[in-house]
Amino acid sequence: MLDDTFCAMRQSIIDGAPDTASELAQRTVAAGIEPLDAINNGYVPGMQAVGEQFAQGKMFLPDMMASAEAMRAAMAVLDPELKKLGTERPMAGVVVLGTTKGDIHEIGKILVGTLLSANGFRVHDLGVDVAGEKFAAKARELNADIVGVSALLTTTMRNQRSVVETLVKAGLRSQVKVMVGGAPVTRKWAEEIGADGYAKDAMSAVGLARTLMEQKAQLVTEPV
Ligand code: HCB
Repeated sequence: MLDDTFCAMRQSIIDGAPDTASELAQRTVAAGIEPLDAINNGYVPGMQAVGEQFAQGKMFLPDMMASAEAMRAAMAVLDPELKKLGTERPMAGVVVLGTTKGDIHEIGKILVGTLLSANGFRVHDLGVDVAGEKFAAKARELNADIVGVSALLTTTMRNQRSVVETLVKAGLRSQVKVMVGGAPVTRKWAEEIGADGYAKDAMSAVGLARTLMEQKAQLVTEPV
């Protein structure tokens, strides 16, 4: 039964059908199904299928845009449900989030932001196509603990490196942890560019953010 619902969710993304995606999400909420289960088992697999079909030339840009629209419609329903959890928790840390320069993919980053908020982090989302300087300026303004940088294209991954470099130049690197993610990003890449961590999905990003906060706290309390 649940499998059928997840299948229908996946299909609503492939079909680029926002109304169906939204209706299924509303039914999920009404039935008391965990929003994160719906996202991970229904909608995200839909997005993955779309990416595969696009790569094989079976889907085109307008189809991918329609799928993104359907994903947004589902998230509009599930987002508030996920965020509700965060209001009851103590503040876990301040995160500045954005998709790197030249890149307009935002769905994964928004999901990361939602789950961080749901877990008590105060999140400032800079949006998409964000230059390193903007990350640094906002991190300074908010005295951020973590900067999270998303990249979905192999061509824009290198801009994650420039964010790290810009934070170094701005003299902020010692106080701000950097976590990176996005479909083409790997742990190895994160290490190569001097980021503090890589998360493969939004739930891992929450775990990583907690670990990074612990590391920061240790730095503060370590005897000299
Ligand atoms: Co886009 N696109 N796209 N796209 N797109 C990809 C990314 C391809 C892989 C599709 C393919 O070819 N198989 C491909 C990239 C190939 C490559 O670089 N190797 C691609 C391409 C080529 C392009 C264009 C160049 C197409 C064109 O114009 N010819 C163009 C680029 C535009 C640009 O950015 N300058 C383009 C455009 C689009 C849109 C606009 C149609 C649309 C985005 C809409 C939007 O976001 N508002 C789009 C979409 C939807 C996709 C796919 C299908 C889905 C992406 C997505 O939302 N995934 C994607 C295929 C794929 O990724 N498999 C395809 C679902 C989310 C939940 O996963 O990986 O983004 P996620 O995020 C995860 C995870 O990575 C991690 O947590 C998230 C949540 O679990 N995470 C972080 C992400 N960021 C993190 C940051 C952290 O700090 C920590 C963890």
